[in-house]
Amino acid sequence: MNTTRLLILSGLVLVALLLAGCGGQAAEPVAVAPTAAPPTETAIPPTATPVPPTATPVPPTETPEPTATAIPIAPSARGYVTLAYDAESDLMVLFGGQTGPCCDATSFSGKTWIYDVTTHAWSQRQPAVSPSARAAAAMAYDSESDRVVLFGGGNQINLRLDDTWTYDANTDTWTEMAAGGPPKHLGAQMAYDMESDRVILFGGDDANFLLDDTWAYDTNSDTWTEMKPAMSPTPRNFQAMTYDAESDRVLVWGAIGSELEPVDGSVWAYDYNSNTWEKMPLTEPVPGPRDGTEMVYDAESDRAILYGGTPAGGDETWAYDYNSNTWTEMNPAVSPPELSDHAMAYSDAADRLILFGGQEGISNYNFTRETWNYDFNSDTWTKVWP
Ligand SMILES: [Ca+2]
Ligand SMILES: [Ca+2]
Ligand SMILES: [Ca+2]
Ligand SMILES: [Ca+2]
Repeated sequence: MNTTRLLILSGLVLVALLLAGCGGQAAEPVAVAPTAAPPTETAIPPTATPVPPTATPVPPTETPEPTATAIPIAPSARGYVTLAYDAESDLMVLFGGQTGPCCDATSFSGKTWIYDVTTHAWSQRQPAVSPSARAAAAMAYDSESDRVVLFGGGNQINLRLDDTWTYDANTDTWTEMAAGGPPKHLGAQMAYDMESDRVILFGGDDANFLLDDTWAYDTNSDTWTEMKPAMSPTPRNFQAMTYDAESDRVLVWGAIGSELEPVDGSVWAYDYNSNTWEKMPLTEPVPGPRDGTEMVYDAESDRAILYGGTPAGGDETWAYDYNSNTWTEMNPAVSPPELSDHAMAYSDAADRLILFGGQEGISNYNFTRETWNYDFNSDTWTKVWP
């Protein structure tokens, strides 16, 4: 190769390099293409990072679990429990009860619960002091004093109690009242005579004998008076008892008597004003003999509604009209289970009977925690919890 040709080649290379450096000519597109590709690849990762945040919306599809906590709470399953309707607060007040086999200390409750008749919601109260844990206490609501009155009952060592307490639902306060009232009673029943402003107590047992004593409590003066009427129903406990406001009579029916036989099927009616018990003539039909039943007065319909009991008739609903001394067996399409030793009370505001808990079937501590409402006008039981 000669030097002239070498110089020409060098000059061409130099021109080519200059042209490439300026980049203004389309003569060298080959060098541009490979360098343009990498930048577009690096642009993808930044746009990819927003994706993970949008992935978090997936867990919300598991929200059905939180709705489980929305199921309302309720007292645990129990029987021998007491319920009263506080008309001023429009609330049911529940206290105590037996939650398991006798006579384990853990089987007795000293808790206070309230039930909202409108929303069907249960909630537990937290009073600073309370009556001791117990079952089969007697309880009634004194509307004039706006206090729930509680008396007696039994505890885990099968000890009968004789203390009197009042509960103010507005302030969530239990107050122990004066001693010196009735002696120890288990399974006594109480009803409030609204016309006379007295809580009437009848029946129960003192661990040795069934009782037939009648007492009246005046919340205003914190005074118990033994009434000693000339005649009384035969001794019994866990009987059905309620106050017919229209007739101004406390009504008593049923239970087991001293010979461990069912008592006579007659209704007894007590008039505090004249301190007399009246034995109503026995007329058919009448509910068959049973113990541990409950009876509550429906003020709007002027009927005493009876439900449950053992060993038979546990799922029967009966209505008693004192004015005509007539029992009518109701025929609701559905009923609560066969129950005894449940709790019942009537809400004036809702015109509904409220039933809670009880023992299913024959006594074997098979307690329930269901809540039912009954409307006499339509003869309809409705399970409202759970
Ligand atoms: Ca009173
Ligand atoms: Ca009266
Ligand atoms: Ca009546
Ligand atoms: Ca009614």
